[in-house]
Amino acid sequence: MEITGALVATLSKKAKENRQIIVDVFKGGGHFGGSFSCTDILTVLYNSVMNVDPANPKWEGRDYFILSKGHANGALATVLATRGFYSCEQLETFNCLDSPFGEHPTQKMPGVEIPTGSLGHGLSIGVGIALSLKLDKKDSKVYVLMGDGELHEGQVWEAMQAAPKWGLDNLIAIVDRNRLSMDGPTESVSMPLEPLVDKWSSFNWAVKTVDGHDVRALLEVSSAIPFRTGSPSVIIANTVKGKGVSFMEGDYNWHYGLLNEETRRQALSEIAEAR
Ligand SMILES: Cc1ncc(C[n+]2csc(CCOP(=O)(O)OP(=O)(O)O)c2C)c(N)n1
Repeated sequence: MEITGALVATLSKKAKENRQIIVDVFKGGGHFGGSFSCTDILTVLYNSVMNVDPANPKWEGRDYFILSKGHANGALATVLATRGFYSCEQLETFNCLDSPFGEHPTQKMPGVEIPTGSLGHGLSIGVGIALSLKLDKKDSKVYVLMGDGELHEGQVWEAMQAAPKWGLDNLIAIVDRNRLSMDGPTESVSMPLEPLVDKWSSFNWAVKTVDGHDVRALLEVSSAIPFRTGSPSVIIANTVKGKGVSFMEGDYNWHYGLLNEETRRQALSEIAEAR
């Protein structure tokens, strides 16, 4: 893939549109903070990095994606809609009874491999899929997006130990490193995560850090996958919780929230004006 200025501009515009749609998707309330922190990552993955077929989500040759931080499903549901898995109009039922689209993903939503929401399971599931792909001699890759607060779950560290043992260089973990969990900074609400790069490295993962809102940087880091032959890759994506809306940015109180007419208008205008 050639990383051109035109591609970067197209993806940046798409990410902005996705944020605008997310505001509407969350009209009854939603996980704004963690959805906006990963919108650029999801937009780049689904539009330029992963091999997917929106018309045939279960296509055998697809790359697999697991939203381990399942509470960001408003972002995933939106990115899949604008990628063509279904229409944006269908998202109007988001969070309604019997809708395929909820605050957390289920397999009723086209493109979803596995339901998530209980944090800590995605990487282990990713290890299993990646291992089975290796055994079947298939080239597909497995991407797992995790929250940094999610790393407080012990199960994640078991998966971190397992993946290098099997040489799973078809597995890519992405940590949305917005430094906030649900109720405060990751470094103080539970066990501190730093030095995070050293920890992943010492578990024999190949690590790269990136600005998770820099589309060009995200494309560049993705084009280097696998970072080391025979090792799983992890991208520590430095992000801002609530990215794009000033009153949400860096405020864990916007982990989940509800906009009124005035704040909704402000959010949409700030997103529209962002570069
Ligand atoms: C096992 C489990 N424990 C607790 C929760 C409640 N919970 C939902 S989101 C969240 C914080 C997650 O923080 P992080 O992973 O950093 O997500 P982000 O900031 O990217 O939204 C918590 C504790 C949960 N969903 N699952």
